[in-house]
Amino acid sequence: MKTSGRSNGCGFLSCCLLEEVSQIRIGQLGSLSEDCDMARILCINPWIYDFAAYNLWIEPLGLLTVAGVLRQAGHEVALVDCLDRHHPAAPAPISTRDAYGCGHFAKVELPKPRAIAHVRRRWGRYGLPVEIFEAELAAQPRPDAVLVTSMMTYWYPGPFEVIWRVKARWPGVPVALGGVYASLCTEHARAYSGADAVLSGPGEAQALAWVNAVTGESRVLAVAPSDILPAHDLRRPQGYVAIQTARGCPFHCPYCAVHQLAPGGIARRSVEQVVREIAWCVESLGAQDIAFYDDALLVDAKRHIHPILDAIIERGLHVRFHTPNGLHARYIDQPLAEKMRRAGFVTIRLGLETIDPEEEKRDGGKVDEVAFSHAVEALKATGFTAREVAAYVLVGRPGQTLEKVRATVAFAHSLGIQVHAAEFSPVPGTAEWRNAVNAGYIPADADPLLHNNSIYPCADAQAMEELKQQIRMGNQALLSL
Ligand code: B12
Ligand code: SF4
Repeated sequence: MKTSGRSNGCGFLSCCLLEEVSQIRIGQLGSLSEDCDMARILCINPWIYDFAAYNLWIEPLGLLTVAGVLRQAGHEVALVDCLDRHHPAAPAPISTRDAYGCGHFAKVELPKPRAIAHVRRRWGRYGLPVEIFEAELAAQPRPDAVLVTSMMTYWYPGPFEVIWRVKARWPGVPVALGGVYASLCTEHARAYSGADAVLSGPGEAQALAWVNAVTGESRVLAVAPSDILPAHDLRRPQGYVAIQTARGCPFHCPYCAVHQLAPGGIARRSVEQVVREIAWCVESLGAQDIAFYDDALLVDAKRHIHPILDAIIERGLHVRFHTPNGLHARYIDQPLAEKMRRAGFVTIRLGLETIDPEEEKRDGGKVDEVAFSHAVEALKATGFTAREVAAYVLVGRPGQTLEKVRATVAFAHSLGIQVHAAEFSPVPGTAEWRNAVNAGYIPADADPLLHNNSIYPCADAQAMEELKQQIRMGNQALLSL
């Protein structure tokens, strides 16, 4: 499906009226204080606007990282989390199939913005009801500054709605927007978000400088930002947390934005600090599940993941680990697989993407069939089964043929592991984005709503749905063995 010529700019038009909200009183978690000589900084994790959204260990880790830094510098911080599934006044729907802290969000269906009006799916807002969000704001004293985060580029209506609601409630309070969308679509965010500042890239130093500037304070850090833990405690316990042991990735896949988001290669945290964070989350915050948000968790395994897992095992931490972001299979051998099992890994996703030699080469040769098979053998020999292990296969990228995808899917299934389709999302600034634009799949100035992976911007949606159905059937067959 070609989408050239579709609308550009901001397609989100419903942010014009502040709805009347009921005066609900709610028990605040970490509210800002009325009397305080520190600057009061309110951090907000926005709603998701999408066709579908499932909480796969979602945590606003970037915002909590920035909040940790501001707190360390002496500012007072609080969090309002639109994706709080355990809010006492609005608990999220529960299903018997939920596991490991994951689950659905409440959804309110909304009219689709013009840019995605052609998509035959229901779109809407996921997360807390707006009246609960407004009550959360009402329970806070007027902050001195507000920080809003953003994640997927096509989720920008969430941050936008937060910003206009904050502006309507507290005119004159400065608002900064950061995060993935703000970094990858900075000009779009500057033009349409309504934020006073759009800060692109890593936020630790920038957020502190901006807060100091708008509050007239001159707080400095007594320790290096890398020694400060993300403020996981600001979030109501969700049963899980997300941890990042390193930032960046040594590979250069043409569809990935990691080098725009984490420039300068891979930056690892110390083993001691990672283990300290995990122990704090498990022993003090009650987390039972931990999702790794790393781009390259297993790279340089001997110096990094091995000692981390050794320390976790030695400390006797009872926790389950999940890798929703794909692991590099080439680094998994028998000793590592055994250690992963002993440490408590239960969800293992391996990046396979393709077995087509040409595509593999173009993608930088992350893994090939032989290395992938060895990794799966090592995991299976250690006791992992198809229930725990799945391969990510990239579907819907520009110019990709269905035959190639089917061959990759068949290969993964033949190894006895599940397949999860990773639907392509064109990300501005990447080589594959330029391919998608040049091939006419997406306009160069496309509304970011059109980056949404679930609308298959560079493929035939019906063919993709059929393919996913075949993948599901293959997975079912494996799981019923
Ligand atoms: C973890 C992760 C996920 C998690 C969920 C994360 C979440 N909270 O929602 C999971 C595994 C579920 C996921 C899924 C997907 N993801 Co993903 N994911 C990531 C990943 C690896 C890390 C994000 C992260 O939390 N980093 C850690 C924190 C510390 O960094 P940060 O958020 O950037 O925060 C820093 C700054 O941005 C800034 N900051 C953050 N907030 C604020 C606020 C203020 C005020 C300021 C000043 C600064 C600031 O400071 C922070 C510290 O320096 C990124 C890649 C990356 N390296 O960023 C991809 C990425 C975001 N994902 C991407 C993609 C493509 C996907 C999928 C489409 C993959 C697929 N086909 O299935 C799906 C989509 C899911 C959906 N429902 O739509 C793309 C983005 C696509 C897009 N168009 O936006 C990325 C960039 C990877 C890529 N390929 O380039 N993902
Ligand atoms: S290996 Fe993963 S994180 Fe690294 S560049 Fe490729 S897609 Fe991005």
